[in-house]
Amino acid sequence: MKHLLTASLLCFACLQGFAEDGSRLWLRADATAKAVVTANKKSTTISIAVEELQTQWRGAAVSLKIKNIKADKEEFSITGDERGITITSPSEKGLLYGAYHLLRLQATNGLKYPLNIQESPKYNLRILNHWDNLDGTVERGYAGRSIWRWDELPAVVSPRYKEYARANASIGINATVLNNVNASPQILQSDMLAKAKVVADVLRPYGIQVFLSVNFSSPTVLGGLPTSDPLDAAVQRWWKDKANEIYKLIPDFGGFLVKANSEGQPGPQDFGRTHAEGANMLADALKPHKGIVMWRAFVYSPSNDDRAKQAYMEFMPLDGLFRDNVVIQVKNGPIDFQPREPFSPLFGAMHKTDVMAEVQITQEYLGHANHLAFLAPMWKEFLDSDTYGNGSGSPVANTITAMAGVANIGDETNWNGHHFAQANWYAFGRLAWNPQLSADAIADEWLRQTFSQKDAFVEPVKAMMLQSWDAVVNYMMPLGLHHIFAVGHHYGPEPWGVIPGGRPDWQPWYFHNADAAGVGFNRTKTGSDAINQYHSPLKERLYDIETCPEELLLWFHHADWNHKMHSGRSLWAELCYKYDLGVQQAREFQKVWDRQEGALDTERFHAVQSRLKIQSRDAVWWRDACLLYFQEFAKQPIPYDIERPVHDLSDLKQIKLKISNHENAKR
Ligand code: BDP
Repeated sequence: MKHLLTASLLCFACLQGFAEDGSRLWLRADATAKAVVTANKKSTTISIAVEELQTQWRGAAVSLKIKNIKADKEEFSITGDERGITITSPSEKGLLYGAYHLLRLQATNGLKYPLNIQESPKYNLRILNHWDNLDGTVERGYAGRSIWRWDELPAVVSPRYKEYARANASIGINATVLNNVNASPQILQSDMLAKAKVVADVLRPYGIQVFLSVNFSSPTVLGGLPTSDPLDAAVQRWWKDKANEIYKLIPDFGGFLVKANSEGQPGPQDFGRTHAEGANMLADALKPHKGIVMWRAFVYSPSNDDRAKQAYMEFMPLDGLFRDNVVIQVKNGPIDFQPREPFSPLFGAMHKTDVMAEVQITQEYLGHANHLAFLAPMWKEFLDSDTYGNGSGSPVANTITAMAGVANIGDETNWNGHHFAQANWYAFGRLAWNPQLSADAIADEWLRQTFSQKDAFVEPVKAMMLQSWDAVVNYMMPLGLHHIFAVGHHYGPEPWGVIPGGRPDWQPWYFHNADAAGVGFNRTKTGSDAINQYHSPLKERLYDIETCPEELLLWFHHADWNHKMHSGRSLWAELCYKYDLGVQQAREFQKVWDRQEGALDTERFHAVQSRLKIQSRDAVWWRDACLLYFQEFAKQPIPYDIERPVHDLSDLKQIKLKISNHENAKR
């Protein structure tokens, strides 16, 4: 029976002419409709909206109306019923978003007549950051090589650029940074700009603006100037000329993303200048063209102070000194995209400067493309966290002006490596449009479009997705542990790791501080006092070990192995239970998935099944490694009702994975 069913599904795919390889992402509606669609204006963007509806919409006639025209207003409304539907917007982009919204409702069984929908994005800038290098490699990319084929451009235009644009537009992403924040100065060479122009031309009709990451030393490296000092007149001229050159090619160019004085990148401090002086110089060059500078706050100087404090210490004194076309791009947490972090204290703190959030869609610290980890719950926890920046009721989502996501896209057929990693690209776009959407609603939409409308499939698989981030946190770094990853590639566990000659804050011990007394980073007054960077009453809650949320306990406290947890267990026992729970959750995911055999195509079923096996094996590896290692300090038995380790610590310490990650010997 199962075989018959599988065969007929396969046949269906054949008839459709598609391989079930994930290449169509969530955009799988069959395009044989013949809808009647009219528009009150003609343009390339509107033609895209018309064509999408004509070929996929199976309802009444749709009329697209531009009203009170304003090109940068992206809101839209959808009204009407079975007799006719109208999508109205002040902009072409808004009509396109409206078309995709209507199609999404159709694809998710969400149409309820009469329609009376008003949508408008929470943030004007919803941007992907590609960490793609010009040689085609992708830093922290796990889905093959870069989709940008710089060697073929500008002559050859890959069809993937358009598919990429369409996918992004369908979820409201409206901008992209094409190259890595560890930026090669070469991106600003004239021949590279000619290539970027061709990409920008393909993306533009889909409402996507192109940005570039720039290297602060470009005036010296490319321009041959003796300095790149931002206060030097020749340097300022160089950037102005460069901006003019870019805007001649790409009139709607978005601006620059800059990683400066961070992890060895050049920056204004090399010349005794501040981040504000550096950012403002670039902002002045872009200002006449309406471009912006996204200046990253991911900095940590070689000081002895707690790394978690450094971005705040560096940027807070500069609040109010930035030009109005500078936005500070802050990672969600104060360290570095760890499996779970508290929000960075910079959110809700800078009142005179625009701040945007940067989240990592690519799973550098979450099992790469091997582990299923649906990240909407993590991003929701972050966006919903109350900063108390303007009294109570100031969630992160209300303190930021834009959202950036580090892309997980590569040239693999299914774009993201793991089929379920597509859900994270999708979720980023949806949350950047509307941070109030629930993780549940996003997972539901994505599953119905990507796999199946059947509740018998959607419900259990959705439950698995919604638990998956928690599971990964449990088997990697529960209770606020952080950065105990294997050195360099950040895939497996290495709480014992040592980087010879490396900075103290690249060593795992720096972060977990395990000793005979306990474990965790003391960020209270008797430690680094990083907690003091948060607003009251949150900081008082964090200072007190009894009120500090347990999921972040070891982030903020060095707690006694026998510290009594809310469950009544000791910290040591709780740690053991959490690690083991993570393993049990991963195994449960395998069961949930295996039960779905026959409910979807065999290709994607097997692809996901084999990665879930890896995930379960890795979960055991993580649990054994961390518990056996920490046990050397805790000197207590692993509770007897928990599965026994199946590895020896000495063997686990020998594991040295060879993962190519284009790593520059950083933690
Ligand atoms: C770290 C990554 C590194 C990036 C850096 C950044 O390991 O590859 O260059 O973040 O965001 O997490 O600049």
